[in-house]
Amino acid sequence: MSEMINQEIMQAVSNFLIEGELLSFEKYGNGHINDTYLIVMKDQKRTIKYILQRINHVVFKDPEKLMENISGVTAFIRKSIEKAAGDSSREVLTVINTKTGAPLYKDGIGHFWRMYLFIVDSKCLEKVSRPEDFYQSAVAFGRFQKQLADFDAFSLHETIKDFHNTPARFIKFCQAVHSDPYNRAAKVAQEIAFFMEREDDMKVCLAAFEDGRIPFRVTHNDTKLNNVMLDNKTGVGLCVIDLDTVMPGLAVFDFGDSIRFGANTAAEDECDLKKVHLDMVLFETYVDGFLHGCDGSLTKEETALLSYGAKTMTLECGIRFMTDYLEGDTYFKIYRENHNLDRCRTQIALVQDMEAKWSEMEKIVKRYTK
Ligand code: ADP
Ligand code: GN1
Ligand code: MG
Repeated sequence: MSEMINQEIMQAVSNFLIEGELLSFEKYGNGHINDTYLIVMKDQKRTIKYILQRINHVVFKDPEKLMENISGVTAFIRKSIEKAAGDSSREVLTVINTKTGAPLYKDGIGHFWRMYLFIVDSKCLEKVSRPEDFYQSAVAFGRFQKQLADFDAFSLHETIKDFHNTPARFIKFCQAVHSDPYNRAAKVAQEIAFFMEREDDMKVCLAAFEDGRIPFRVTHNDTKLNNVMLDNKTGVGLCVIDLDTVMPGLAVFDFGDSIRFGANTAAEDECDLKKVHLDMVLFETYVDGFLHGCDGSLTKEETALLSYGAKTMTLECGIRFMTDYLEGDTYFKIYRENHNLDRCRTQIALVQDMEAKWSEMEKIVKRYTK
């Protein structure tokens, strides 16, 4: 890390209401959006860990409103955990305030920082190695849904406009294809055609909402496997993190984004597309765990759209990666040339495999529908 960033981090840390002296800090995690650091503080008796994040304010245009959402949602969840005599330092994110009592510190150069208590004795996974871990993540995301069932979804700010409005994403994708500022479109004509042929699929879930068949709820909207912490010893799903995109949305999209990422047999940026498949054991495991965690809070109409939720989120992520590739890679962090294109291609391969396994997916969902 550069000396300038080090200075920025130290200054940010000194503005939060925490005890002890700064012992160490390091870059942490694998997120595509924010900059995350592990902070270790030390006093005479012990060391305490925190997570410090510089919020990406190009993506999240109003960090103050975003932190209002997170403070509200975490306080609401905390109450139910305390009522159930749970461990509120590990089962929900704890926002650390600044010395002036704010949930956010804005530094002199316009960067926004926030701090959370580090969730100790826990891990998050980049890839599923045991179905049981995926089951636990599903229960945790389902439970998140249930915990917020009585939270007024429309009191939340929309932190990214039209975040999972897939048809709106499709329009932006078409605009990027049309303007093609880096002359990349010709090279990826096949991939572009793949998405163009599936425009109607991208409308199915939102149309169900517009017809009044399924509701908007408080949803997480970024239900990647690495956004849930599992207990190190027991493996139990402890806590859902990365709450920046908690907004009113569709529960089937929370389900779908988890499948897109976690039930893929390969990494999101795998270059060997032969390795990309939908793992049906993991698909079934997630259906089971998510519905168990939701504990009856989903309607029959929502359950019937779970497979479509998975396909829509995969198509949507595919067009988002492609749009970013065409626009010169400004949104998602990239670590190599064509990184967004590689990511886009895995999403296409995954959709193709879902199409091949569609009736099997639907059968599984039916089996778990009560
Ligand atoms: P991004 O939006 O960039 O994905 P996240 O909020 O998901 O950022 O954080 C990135 C990573 O940091 C997570 O995947 C997780 O490994 C770790 N992390 C975040 N918050 C905590 C926390 N409170 N305790 C422990 N680890 C955390
Ligand atoms: C981003 O921040 P992270 O890595 O959890 C993105 C998600 C995408 C995901 C693809 C705010 O999630 O929407 O699905 O990358 N988050 C935002 O890996 O755009
Ligand atoms: Mg994350």
